Amino acid sequence: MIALQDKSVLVIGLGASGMAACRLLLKLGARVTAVDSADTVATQAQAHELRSQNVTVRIGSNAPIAGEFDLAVISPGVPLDLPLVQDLKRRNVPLIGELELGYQRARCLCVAITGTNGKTTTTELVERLLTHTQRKTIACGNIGLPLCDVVEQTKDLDVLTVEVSSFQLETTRFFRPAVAVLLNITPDHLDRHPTMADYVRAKSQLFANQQAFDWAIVQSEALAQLREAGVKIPSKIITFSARDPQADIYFDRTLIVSRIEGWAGPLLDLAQCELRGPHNAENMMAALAVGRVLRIPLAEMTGALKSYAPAPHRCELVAEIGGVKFINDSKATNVDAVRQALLAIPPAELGRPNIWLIAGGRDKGLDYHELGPLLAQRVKGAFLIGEMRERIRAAWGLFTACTTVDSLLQGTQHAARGAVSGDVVLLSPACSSFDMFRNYQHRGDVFREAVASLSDGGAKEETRTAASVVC
Ligand code: UMA
Repeated sequence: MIALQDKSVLVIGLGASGMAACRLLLKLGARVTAVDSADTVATQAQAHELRSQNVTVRIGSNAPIAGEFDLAVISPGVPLDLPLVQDLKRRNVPLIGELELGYQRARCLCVAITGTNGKTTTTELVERLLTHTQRKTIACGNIGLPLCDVVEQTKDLDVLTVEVSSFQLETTRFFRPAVAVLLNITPDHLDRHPTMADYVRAKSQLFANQQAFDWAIVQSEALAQLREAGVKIPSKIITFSARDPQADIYFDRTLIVSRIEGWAGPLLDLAQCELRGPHNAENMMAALAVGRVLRIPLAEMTGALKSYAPAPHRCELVAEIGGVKFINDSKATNVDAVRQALLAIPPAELGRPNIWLIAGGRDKGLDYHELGPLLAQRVKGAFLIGEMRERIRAAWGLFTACTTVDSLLQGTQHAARGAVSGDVVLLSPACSSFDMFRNYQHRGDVFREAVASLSDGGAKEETRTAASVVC
């Protein structure tokens, strides 16, 4: 860990992470320079705020920057192959991510949670079971609150609960969670990681600095992927899986069951929880295992987990109109997340398809074909939006009726027109939102407004429900 008093530090990217890194660096007495490729109202405001604190700021360029730097701190969304970053590497300027900077200054144990899908839900479950059992924690990281922003509070915490992305793991150095959770690895972010092997390698960084007395809580299937990639986990391993009956924690009908010595038997009945579906069973399993290694009694944990209802945009029932359920799953930004949603929605009688799927957006280098057989079983028709609509139509057209539309509102209207009582209209895009929306939350909000406008038009009798979770 470098002492940063009077050191010259470059911060790359002025979003949430970059701003948090600047704030921490200034408190540590560093001389800060900050750069951002965008020249927008938002970055101009950030630049103004930082300049008032003697930070040198350059916005509107990704070009290499002159000057002597003792350290560079990069934001997770900034690609590492930028000429600016490559130039720093050539000049041997040490480069770390914002997560690593915050971690090095944190003063408590760390539980870190990664995986392609389920990170945020599991982070919230772990935060909940800790706070409900009188342990002090803060949920931070990829969940939205940068780790650098909570460093000062860590001396008063029992444990930090950190959601970690593959982008953040690419730029760690000493990051060593005492408890590391890997939920699953399925294709995602292949626009940033050149191959699936690179993505798996980035995820495996979570365990790189662990010691023999730390814990790795890993989905069985993800563990097999790590082993195939030659990754060795140095810590104690607990496996879990909704599909592998050999896992230490496994799924038997609706029951989550443990075969761990001294903790064997049923742990939790998913039928008594707000969460649904095998993917959520795995999120629960991971949270229970974290509680176990932190020595929280099972009875205390289950109460907290049963009443957990997830944040919006994750299989969220926004309305039921004339017997048709409208579900906002805007957080599903990859193909596997859509698969999980389709599997978790109960089928119609005799297993007939009953889902109208709204999908599309910006590409992340994913293979959409693989969803085909499931679409044929479950989806009555797909309405496709955004930059990827034609490519997804080419991939899905053989399996379900596909229609391209110009907007999410139009897709929602078309789907509602086709739907009959017992059907589900599901927004589950399999893509990122940045071609048409500010982020996935904005996309989900627009869907919610589109659904509200259906009932305002009085097309069908509405039974509006409070936002709740159906899958
Ligand atoms: N920028 C550059 N040069 C570039 C690219 C971007 O200067 O080549 C600038 C942009 O103009 C912008 C800034 O970098 O001003 C944005 O930085 P960022 O993309 O790292 O975003 P932050 O606002 O710092 O948010 C990041 C995470 N974003 C990403 O990883 C893309 C947030 O995760 C996280 O919540 C936040 O830090 C706090 O830790 C979001 C996310 O989408 C939710 N994560 C991905 C995911 O979950 O799939 C990984």
